[in-house]
Amino acid sequence: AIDGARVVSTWDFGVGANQAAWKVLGEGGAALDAVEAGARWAEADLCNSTVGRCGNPDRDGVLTLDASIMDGDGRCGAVAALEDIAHPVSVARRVMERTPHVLLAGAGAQQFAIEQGFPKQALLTDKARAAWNEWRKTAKYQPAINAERLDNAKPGDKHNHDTLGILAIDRSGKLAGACTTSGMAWKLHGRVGDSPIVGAGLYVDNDVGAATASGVGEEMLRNAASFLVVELMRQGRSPDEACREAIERVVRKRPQASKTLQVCFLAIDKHGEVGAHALHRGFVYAVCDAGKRDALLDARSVY
Ligand code: SD4
Repeated sequence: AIDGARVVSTWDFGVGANQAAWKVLGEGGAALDAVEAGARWAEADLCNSTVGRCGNPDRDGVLTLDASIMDGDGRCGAVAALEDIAHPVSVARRVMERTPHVLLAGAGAQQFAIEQGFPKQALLTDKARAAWNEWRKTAKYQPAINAERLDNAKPGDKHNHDTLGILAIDRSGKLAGACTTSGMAWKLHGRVGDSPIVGAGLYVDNDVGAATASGVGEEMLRNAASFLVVELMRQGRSPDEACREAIERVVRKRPQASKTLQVCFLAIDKHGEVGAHALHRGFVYAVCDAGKRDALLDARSVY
């Protein structure tokens, strides 16, 4: 038995995503509806340069969005490299519910979205275009570790990766998760990260718990990382221990690279216990339940 519904999200804007999710969860709604609502909130948040319509583009100036959604019964859907559709998480849900497939990519994903009634609209904002033009002066792909967020961060400061991962457990004890992102800014056109890959950026199993990831997605892909976190919980680790062990695995595989890139895991088990761990300091996550609404917590980290 669990002590009630709970939702957790990555990063500081996870507070807003949780509030949107809680409107569903707090009234006894389903975890799946809650995580979609939370992810949609982040996708619509016009100040967010790393998720949805306001995201930064790829090397060629094209905004491509990745998203996935999954419930604890193993139902899942995802879209990768989707262009000019504002709510990739909802398209991912349609893939899950209305097709025999799990993942649609690129032009096919957009075609499906349009067929499903999602409006096609040019999404790249002036701010994102200006950031891209600025980046082109050096054109170096060097993802920053997020640390400036905590140290001397001002709103809008440059940090080029922050994905929304959101996990929820509802009153009936069912789990669901979603993950949505514009991916790494200035990536190669066609690059797909971990967020739309089930098992890498997101994994959910009602028998165990759920996990999601943020940071440089190539590391999550290499390690099937969210699946790894859930499997570690299945073997008896707490959510916190599972996230820490998965981070240690990332370090063991690529000790040198791990010094300069960020990887963050967030997990919840089937009892509603929450855990998180990051490679570098600066990863914050938001927790919301009947007792606490706007809690923002610092994850522990290796460095
Ligand atoms: C990606 N994992 O596309 C995403 C980016 C991210 O926090 O999470 N940023 O690799």
